[in-house]
Amino acid sequence: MKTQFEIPGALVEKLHAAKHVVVLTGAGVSAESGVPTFREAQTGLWAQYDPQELATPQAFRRNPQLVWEWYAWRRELVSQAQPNPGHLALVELAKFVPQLTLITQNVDGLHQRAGSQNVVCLHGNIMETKCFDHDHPISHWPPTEAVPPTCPTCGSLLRPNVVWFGESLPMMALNTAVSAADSCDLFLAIGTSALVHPAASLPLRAVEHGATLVEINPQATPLTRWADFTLNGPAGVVLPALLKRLQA
Ligand code: BV8
Repeated sequence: MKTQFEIPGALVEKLHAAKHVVVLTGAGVSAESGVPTFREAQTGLWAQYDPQELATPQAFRRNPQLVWEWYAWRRELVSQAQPNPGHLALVELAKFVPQLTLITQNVDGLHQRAGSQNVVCLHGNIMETKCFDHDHPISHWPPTEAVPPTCPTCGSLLRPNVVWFGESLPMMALNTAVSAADSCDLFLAIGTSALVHPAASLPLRAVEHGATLVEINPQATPLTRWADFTLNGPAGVVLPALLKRLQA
């Protein structure tokens, strides 16, 4: 993991002067909480599967039990995870700037558990469940041997309340994210490979509207060439260091 970074004074000044900061996070901000990122090799039983193949309605139709059990495994991982210093630093940042819009691609709910408010969840929440046919939100269902269980309302199969590849993002969340990207003066892209759309287009929209773009990621991504500032390090280390400089 590359960890050479220093916090440029010019960035601290930009943050002090910012009126509306947008943060877009990806799986990298949860890596230090022990939640595997979307692209690193999956472990154990799931090592043989490509998440991009499993996180689709086609995979669920083909093998609902396999997909349901993959999410059950990930739900277990997420329920054991704790917010890390990167999540907590973003809670502090919100207190520091006049307006902060936190947009996440993650489905682990860790920003909310860290204390961030009004998180814009582009891809849903793995801990929530709905039915496949009618999106009935189901928080509890009767004990059953069936895997997946079925909807108490309509009888269709239950599924996690996440956005699969090939499915549209929640309209409200996407509209909020797009208008924030179009109107912010500083955009932080943190822990995302910037490969999944339409989320990956948000930083570029911000740049097109004249915002300063900051990327926090140990690796380069397709965003790096557009970034005004690139901090090559783990979010759990870089973000607390950034907050420390801000509060100095
Ligand atoms: C849609 C929920 C209409 C499920 C997820 C335009 C161009 C190209 C393709 C498309 C396009 N428009 C639509 C598409 C198709 C598709 C897409 O984008 N495909 C890509 C992959 C080619 N998009 C869709 O289907 C979207 N729907 O647009 O609907 C439509 C439909 C079809 C066709 C056209 C239009 C729906 C996308 C949502 C998919 N659901 N999640 C689940 O989780 O099971 S996305 C999934 O990937 C996760 O949410 C994850 O967040 C996301 C993106 O990955 P990242 O978050 O970036 O994580 P990743 O692992 O990739 O990278 C981690 C990064 O962290 C790395 O850079 C690493 O270096 C860094 N890192 C590691 N450790 C740290 C760190 N950084 C900081 N600190 C650390 N410690």
